[in-house]
Amino acid sequence: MIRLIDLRDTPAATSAARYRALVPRAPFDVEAALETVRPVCEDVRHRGEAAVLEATARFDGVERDRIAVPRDEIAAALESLDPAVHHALVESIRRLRLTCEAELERDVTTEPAPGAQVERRVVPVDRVGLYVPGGLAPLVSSVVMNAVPAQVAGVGSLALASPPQRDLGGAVHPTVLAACALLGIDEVYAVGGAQAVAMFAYGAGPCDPVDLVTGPGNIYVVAAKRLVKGTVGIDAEAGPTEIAILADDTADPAFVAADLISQAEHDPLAAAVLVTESQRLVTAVGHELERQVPAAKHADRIRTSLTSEQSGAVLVRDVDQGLDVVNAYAAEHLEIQTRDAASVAAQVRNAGAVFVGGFAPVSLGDYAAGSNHVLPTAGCACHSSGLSVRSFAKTMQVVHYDAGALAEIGPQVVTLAEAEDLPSHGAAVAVRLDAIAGGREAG
Ligand code: HSO
Ligand code: ZN
Repeated sequence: MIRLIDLRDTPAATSAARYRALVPRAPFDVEAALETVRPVCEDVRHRGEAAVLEATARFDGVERDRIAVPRDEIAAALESLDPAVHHALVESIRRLRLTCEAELERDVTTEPAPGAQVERRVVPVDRVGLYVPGGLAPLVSSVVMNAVPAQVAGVGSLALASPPQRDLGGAVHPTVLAACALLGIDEVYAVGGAQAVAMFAYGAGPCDPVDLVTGPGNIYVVAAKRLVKGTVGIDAEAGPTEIAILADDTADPAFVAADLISQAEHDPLAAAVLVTESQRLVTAVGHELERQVPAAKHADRIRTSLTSEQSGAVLVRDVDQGLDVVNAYAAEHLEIQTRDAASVAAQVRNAGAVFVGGFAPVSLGDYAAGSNHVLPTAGCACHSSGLSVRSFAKTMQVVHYDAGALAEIGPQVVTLAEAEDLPSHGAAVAVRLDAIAGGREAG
């Protein structure tokens, strides 16, 4: 079902760029989508809530008279939540909270010289807009993955937007609302797509502008995030989901196939890539796909994803070449299903998240591992990280120098300012050096 990409004969010194060309991704043309979303965002910027409601009618086919979801509707959703889902969400939140708390960055103070301190202060972002997609699936787990690190980081004001569902009379999916209630989020907007991102960036009706927009979304959401970046911060431009699996002949073909299918289930554009030295595994996984795909509920989009150019079985000479391929590809999710998986995983440099061994499937991380599932796609794992408490905080340096400390370093500042032909910079120090020499202590 998936195509074979045989890289066994490629030279040992093959570059990362060459490997990326040999294992391509699906086309995801954000630039083209910019043209579509620009007028929508501009309209929201100028006309606020009325423009959001019009875009909602046009793109979601839903007529609403206001964008805010009433608080009693959020509370009621939790009341009627399936107890098993409630229980699972509570545990998912608990595990993620534990890792977020452990990863919180602390303030650090350094003393470069006596009387001189440079403090690095960690400050949470004031107000965040969380986007939760609703399209092909109501991603209730994304509520958890966005909100928990924001809350643990100390963000004071959290708003959430999710598309109104046409078949639910224009309401936000009740499981998404229930998760909001569970997390104490009471500012929710029934808004999706580019108009949601614009609402967060510029403000609209009851929604005040935010400082940072996070969360995954379709190509229009991504394009709108690119457009408003600078006005607000954004987490990342998330593209279609990806899974790469580095496996050898110790891997269970049924597990490997199930995991490839699990991420293909998201999107016809999702990428599922098996990288292995074992021809036998490729054949066995092929048989498993033939068996498992037809039985899947979303077999159509799974088959499209698996048979498209962005998916494939990559044959390599050995695990070392496999590591070169996966490090070049920089998958959103990378599973290691090899002998001695932990030491192979230790050599991974580029991946959104790594899942080690036969019993840590990506689906576990999607819901309840304690890790975050908002991860860099499209090779961005070479330079970026997944969502975490760090995404919701900034660091700010605070500089303290007393007169003695300035007197010690001051002449060197003057020297450097003159070297840059910026003597007034030097003068701002020199005026103090004179005062210190004259016996005056600075305040
Ligand atoms: N695998 C998706 C996240 C997700 N899966 C949500 C299920 N629900 C992107 O990391
Ligand atoms: Zn998933």
